[in-house]
Amino acid sequence: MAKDPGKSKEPKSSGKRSVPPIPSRTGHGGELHQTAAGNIHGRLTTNQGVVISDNQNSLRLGERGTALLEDFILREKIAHFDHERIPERIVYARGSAAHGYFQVYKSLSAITRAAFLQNPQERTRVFVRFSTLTGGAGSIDTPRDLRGFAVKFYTSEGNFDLVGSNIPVFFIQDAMKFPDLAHALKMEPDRGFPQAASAHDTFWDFVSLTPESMHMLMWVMSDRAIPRSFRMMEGFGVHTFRLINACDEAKFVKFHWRPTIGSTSLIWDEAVKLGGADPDFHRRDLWEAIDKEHYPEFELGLQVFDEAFAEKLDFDILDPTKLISEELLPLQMVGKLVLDRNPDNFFAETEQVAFHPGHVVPGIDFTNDPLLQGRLCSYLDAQLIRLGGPNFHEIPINRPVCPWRNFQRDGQMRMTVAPGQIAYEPNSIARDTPRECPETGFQSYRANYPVESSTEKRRSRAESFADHYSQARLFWTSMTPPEQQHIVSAFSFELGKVARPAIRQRMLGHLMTIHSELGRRVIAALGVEEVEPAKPAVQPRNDKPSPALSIVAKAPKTIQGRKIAILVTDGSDAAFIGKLKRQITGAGAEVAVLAPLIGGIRTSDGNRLAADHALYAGPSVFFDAVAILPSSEGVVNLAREAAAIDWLRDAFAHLKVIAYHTDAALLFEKAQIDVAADEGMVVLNGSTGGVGTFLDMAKQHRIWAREPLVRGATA
Ligand code: HDE
Repeated sequence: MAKDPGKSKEPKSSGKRSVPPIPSRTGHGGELHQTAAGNIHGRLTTNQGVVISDNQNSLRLGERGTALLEDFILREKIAHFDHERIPERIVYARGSAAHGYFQVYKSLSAITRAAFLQNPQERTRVFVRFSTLTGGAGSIDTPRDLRGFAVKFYTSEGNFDLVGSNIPVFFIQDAMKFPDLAHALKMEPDRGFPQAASAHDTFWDFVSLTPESMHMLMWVMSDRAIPRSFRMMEGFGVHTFRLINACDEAKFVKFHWRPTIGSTSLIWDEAVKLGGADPDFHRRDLWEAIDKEHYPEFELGLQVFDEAFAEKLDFDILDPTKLISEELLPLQMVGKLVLDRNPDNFFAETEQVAFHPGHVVPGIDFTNDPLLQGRLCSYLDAQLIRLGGPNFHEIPINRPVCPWRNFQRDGQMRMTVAPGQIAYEPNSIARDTPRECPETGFQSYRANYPVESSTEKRRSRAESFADHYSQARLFWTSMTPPEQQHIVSAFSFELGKVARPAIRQRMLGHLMTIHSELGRRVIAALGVEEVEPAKPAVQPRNDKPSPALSIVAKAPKTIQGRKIAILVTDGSDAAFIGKLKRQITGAGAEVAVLAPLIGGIRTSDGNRLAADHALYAGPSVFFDAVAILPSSEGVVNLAREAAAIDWLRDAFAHLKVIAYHTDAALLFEKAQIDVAADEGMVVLNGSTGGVGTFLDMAKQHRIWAREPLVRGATA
């Protein structure tokens, strides 16, 4: 008889129960509450708990005969598989998540009564999901797009969801326009492409007809929309929220997240190449960092202000297309978020997590921002369709950690067993049923802002929402020259993909109004006709630049959390490689050894050195800085390899700091790169340079002075 492939041995039973039954209030059925007990017993069972004797072969008539309908094991297994997918999120479908905790630095009782913001000794569990807005769940990690930054705080008073983004403003002012925005941005409905890209007619048609998008467009055409890592991007709550303290005093608040290792972005060409070389670049980066215990950290910053401050601003704090610059109102850093655990199961946690801006706790409340108000009605509905019914709060990742009890009953996939005769309130029959709590329960903040003089129903937009260009201009004037250049390149790329000239020209009119220099530079990069500036309802102001908007201007000099590659060949100097590796990791960065083949190399001392990547599978776009240490023999083969030449050329073109051993000279010659091109080229074995200089230079991340030599406006 043929041996059955993969037939596993039955595990020995310890004879003990691994999972104690959870006591049931009804006195029976406690075992209904067990989860994944089959895994713990070690025996494969059906979903009904029947132990499976053969998981390789279906039941059939005779050895080569027909399959039998009575094979309930096969049918259950395949039916479950057929139902494995749930509808993906219509927006923010592609996501990656992690568990962690949040802790305040000191009590915030003066401004909020939210329990999780009172005690600096207490850690509140969180689950954070990062995402892209546009692409489907199977799209790539590095398109030009905003990133979702959604945090679920499991507080002692219920779950609080801060469902934000890595950009502090949004495309539209009113929820009414959201489905149109999403339809215009996502793949075009007749052809089903482009996937995860805004560079197409319908998007630019919509936004060019929607001047309120101008400020957001500046952000999505900037490097903010191609972050280097989820660990290295800022986050924002976008809308103005309210904080309310125990004396029922309210303040307005804008929420910010700041990565402790600083924020930095990709170069567009890197983002494009990463899309092919590693579509999971951000997902993998987050997973690996946590796996290696380099826990991503973000500080929570608040901009807290009152109505008098709001009244003095040149814009409306209820308008989600506006930000309050940090120069005007600095952030107070109030606590830290640490991501220290990867999910156990992508579907159960990352996919099934259900965020909702309406999940707030006492001490946090909404404002009348019309986009926020629309979001409040949208997210619950989205979970009902996505997760299949009203009991999604019972899915482990969505469950509050505090007790919850009410008279909502039944529905698809109800998990809890609610005992007793009473399912209503008020009742006089059962004393221990839950009651409302006027003293401690959630109270919506009593006062409206602004106080409305009229209660007339209307569909209109306030005058205070009418200035669409001032903050777009502020963003442009606050950028450093390389960031401005990247914005010009991004507009040229995107508008260059627009097939209908009229849409392109209309958009260029807006750019001229935002700032004539921006408009002219994009027009020049596209080689098209000059256009008239768009006519704004409100003439844009010339605000003082805000350096806090630039990630280059405020980039910390650090290599914390970055990745550095060392390219080696057979015969490379063992002692030197060892020293370099130690110093890189000692400085808080990660190191990866790249060899011509994944089998590794034999170093100068005759020992084998394992490779983390083969050269052809580890393009330099994976790394933040590179060191090239071939032997004088090894470099000969390297210089014949297109993969090696591209590796070096890309590192150079992506403005990376490049350290080299003089034995690598031939490779530089073949790649036509001057070893002494700029200060970012560091010789490791010369009288100047050395490892210290390399690591010091690498803290700058990019050598911006090199950029004009390697890239024009459109590249
Ligand atoms: Fe969302 N948004 N959104 N949104 N949003 C969803 O909820 C929606 C908006 C944001 O990781 C959906 O469960 C409307 C702004 C993030 O699971 C959906 C409007 C911002 C996530 C939805 C907005 C966001 C979502 C899709 C305008 C930045 C992913 C499936 C009124 C602050 C959360 C789902 C996660 C998800 C609707 C505007 C952020 C359809 C109607 C502005 C980060 O309900």
